[in-house]
Amino acid sequence: MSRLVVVSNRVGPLKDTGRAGGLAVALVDALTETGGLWFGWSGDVSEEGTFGNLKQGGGTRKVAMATVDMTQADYDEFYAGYANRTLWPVLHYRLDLADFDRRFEEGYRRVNERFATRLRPLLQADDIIWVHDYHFLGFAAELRAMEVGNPIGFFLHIPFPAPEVLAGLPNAERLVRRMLAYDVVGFQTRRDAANFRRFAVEELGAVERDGDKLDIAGGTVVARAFPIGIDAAGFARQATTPEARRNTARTEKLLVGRQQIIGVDRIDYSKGLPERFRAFGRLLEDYPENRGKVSLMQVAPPSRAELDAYAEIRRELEELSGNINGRFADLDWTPIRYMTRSFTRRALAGLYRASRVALVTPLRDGMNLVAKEYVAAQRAEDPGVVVLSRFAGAAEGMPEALIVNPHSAEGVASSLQTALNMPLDERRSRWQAIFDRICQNDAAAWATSFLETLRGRATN
Ligand code: ADQ
Repeated sequence: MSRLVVVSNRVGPLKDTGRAGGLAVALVDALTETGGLWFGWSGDVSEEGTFGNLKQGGGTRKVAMATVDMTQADYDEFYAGYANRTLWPVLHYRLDLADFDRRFEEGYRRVNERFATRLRPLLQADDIIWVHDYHFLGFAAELRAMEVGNPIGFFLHIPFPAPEVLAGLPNAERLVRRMLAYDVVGFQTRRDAANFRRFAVEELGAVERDGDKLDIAGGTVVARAFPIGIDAAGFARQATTPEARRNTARTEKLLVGRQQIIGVDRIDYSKGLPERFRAFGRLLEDYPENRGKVSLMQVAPPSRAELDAYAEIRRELEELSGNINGRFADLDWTPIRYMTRSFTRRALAGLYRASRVALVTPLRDGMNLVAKEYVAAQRAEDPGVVVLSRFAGAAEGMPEALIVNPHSAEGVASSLQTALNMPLDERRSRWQAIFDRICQNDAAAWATSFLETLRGRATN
């Protein structure tokens, strides 16, 4: 079987460090199967002109790693600029938060081209190439311009918005046209894939065929959903490790008969955190029997702190939790426990297990792995309930969760009340259905399904 080359902004880790997510694990498995190369950014910013520094090594016998540095301008314009200030908000339906700056756009194109130039000499004739996420939408177009004929696939981890929203991005047509240089373009949900195909048909004149193909300029692109999974069995095992048990026990000891709702998210405006805090406040307001009895543990490590929109949301969360706690707290009970530290996967699994409800209410999310991790970590005999935003990709494959509109504090509070009072047999039957599905559609199945489709294109 041909060698696999993975391209992503961040590379590794290759070993299970206790912190690696399911994605890294799934990719390492796929890379190890055929032998592979993992290529991307080193994470380092170095002097102008040293961008071309190719660092090889750090890999294993079967998996090589190669990375390049960025210059400060690359970092500012490509990474902090176009990727995180332009594409991230637009793809999460937040045109109002997007910065449109010609320098960002040029930096994005430049970095895609330079990364492709660095990868080019490392490629072998029968490699298949799998590119990840919104940093590299134009990567295949650059490789094709260098006459690379290998199969190249792409997977978008975040949403692809409705064409009416994407049209607000200057030069969106050009960007999507460049995405059509891939052989396979994968999305988290059927809705994202349909949005992409509709944009290609309406704005670029592509012709849709067989439900998941686009014909354009003499070529064919497969554009469909490959919903990402987690290593469900592995995560379930982590929930029973000594470290997880210690965290479960410590939390349960503090709860003494009370119930805990848990939220785990990077601080990001897409995650709907202020709306979540307000909905929890509403629960205490509308259903006063929960006062003194139910708390919300929100684990929220900061991310992209240098961006104003992120600093703003941090301030808002501190204020909201302060207000709600000030209003409702009692001598022996704090309503919201808001923590910005990071946990190991095992510790997190233990916290999930100690929580009766997972509150997963993003305003937009590609998939949301937390919803799946929470389910994997539960005790089969006494599992908790997921309250899940209809705007998380995960909702498409989890109808047994309590699906909510995150904008409605009243609606979320009412679903929380249902979740907190759900009888054991109903909790078990809902949980079992979700658990079976996430075990079947796990991270390994996701990678296999994508790569089979890409290999299939290669032999067509
Ligand atoms: P993210 O936006 O990062 O991912 P998510 O899918 O929830 O969102 O994954 C976050 C991961 O970080 C989870 O595995 C979670 O356990 C972990 N994590 C969060 N807080 C943590 C903490 N304090 N300590 C330790 N671990 C923590 C993007 C997209 C998603 C998509 C994924 C994968 O935005 O929609 O599901 O990629 O494709």
